[in-house]
Amino acid sequence: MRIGMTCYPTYGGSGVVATELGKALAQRGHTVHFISYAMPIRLSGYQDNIVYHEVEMSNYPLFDFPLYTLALSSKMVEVATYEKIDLFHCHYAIPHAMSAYLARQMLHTPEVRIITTLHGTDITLVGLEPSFLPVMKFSIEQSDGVTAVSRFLREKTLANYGVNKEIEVIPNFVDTAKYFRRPSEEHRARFAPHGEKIIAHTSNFRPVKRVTDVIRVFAEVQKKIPSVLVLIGDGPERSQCEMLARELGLQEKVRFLGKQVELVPVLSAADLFLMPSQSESFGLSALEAMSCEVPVVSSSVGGLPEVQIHGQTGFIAEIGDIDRMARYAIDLLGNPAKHRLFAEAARKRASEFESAKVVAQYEAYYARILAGSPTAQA
Ligand code: GMT
Repeated sequence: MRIGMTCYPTYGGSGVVATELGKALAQRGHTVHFISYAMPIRLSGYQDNIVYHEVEMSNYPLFDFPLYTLALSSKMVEVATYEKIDLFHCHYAIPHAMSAYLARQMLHTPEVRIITTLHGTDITLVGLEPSFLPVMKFSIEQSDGVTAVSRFLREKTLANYGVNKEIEVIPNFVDTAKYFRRPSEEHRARFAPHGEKIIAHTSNFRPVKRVTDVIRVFAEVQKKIPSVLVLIGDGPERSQCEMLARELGLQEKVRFLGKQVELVPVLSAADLFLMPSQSESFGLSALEAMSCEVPVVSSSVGGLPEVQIHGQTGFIAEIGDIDRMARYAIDLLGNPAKHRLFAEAARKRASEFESAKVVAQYEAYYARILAGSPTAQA
C-alpha cells in the first residue's frame, strides 16, 4: 500500500504512534509518505520505503494566523497526485482530518481513503471547544475509517460528538524487543549514587499531565524511602514544577532531564513510574515503562485501566489523591519481593500490546477500508 501519514512531529504520543507505525509498515514493504511541518522526532535516519514531505508555510504579512490546514491540504494533494497514494492516515483529528478531506475534494478522487486515528485531547479537550466542535464532528463523519486508541476514547467520541460512525479500537503499541530492561549501572550511579530508588515520569508537561502531583507524591515518598525523581520532557508547566521542587526543598533530589529521544536507558534504571494525569486516553509512556519492567502508579482516568492492572502491574488511584498514590509507591518500593512480581507482571502485560500484533491490526484495517468495508467481518 502507499500511505500518506500525517501527524504532529513534536513530542507527544500521537506523533510517536504515527512514526512507529509508519516505520513498521515500511519494514513490511508498504511505502509511507510522512507529511508534516517538521520531521517527526522518532523519524531520524534513512529508512527504505519512507519519504518525508515538509509542508511549507508562507509568512505573508496579511496572515496574522498561520494557514497550516490549507498548506497541509495542498501538500497532501501534491503527494497524492505524484506518489499515487491509496490512503491518508491522519493522527490527531485537528486539523489533519479536515486537511485530508479538503485534499480529497480537490483531487476529485474519492477512491483515496481517509483514516483518522483519535488519540486523546483532540476528542476530550480541544475538539469540544465551540470553535472546533462542528469541524471535528464533520471530519470524523467524512473519514472513511476512524480508529480510537482505547475503548474509553471510542465511547467518549460517540457520546460527545453524537456521531453515527463505526469506530475501531486499535490500542497503542510497544516494540518489546527495543523497550526492554537493560543493565543500568551507569544511570543508577548518575541519578542515585547512594543506592536510592529511582522514580520516573515522562510527559510534555501540559496541565493535563498534573506533573506537580508527581512532585507532591515524590515529596511524600522520599520521607519514607530514600529516593530520587527523574523527570523527562518539557512543556508549559516545567518552570512551575521546578519552582515547586525548590519550594519543597527537593531540588537536590529531583532531576529535570528535558526532552530525551532515548528513553530506554532511563526507564531501565527506574523502579517506579508515576502517571497522575487528569485525562489520558491510553498512556503510551506508561506502556513503554511497563515494557522496561517498571511498575506504574497512575490515576484512574480514561484508558489507563485498559492498560495497567490495579494490584498486578501497579496501582490506580483517584485523580489528585496524592496520599494514596504515595502510599502505593511506598508499599511497592519498600517491598522488593512484591516489586519484582509487579515488574514481571508489567512486562508481561506490555507484551499484550506488542507492536507486530497491533501493526498487523492497522494493516488489516487499511485493507478493509480500501475494500470499502469499515466493519469487521464476524
Ligand atoms: O497528551 C499527550 O501526551 C499527547 C497526546 C497526543 O495526542 O499527542 O497523547 C495522547 O495520545 C497518546 C497516543 O495515542 C496516548 O497514549 C495518550 O494517552 C494521549 N494523551 C491524552 O489523552 C492526554
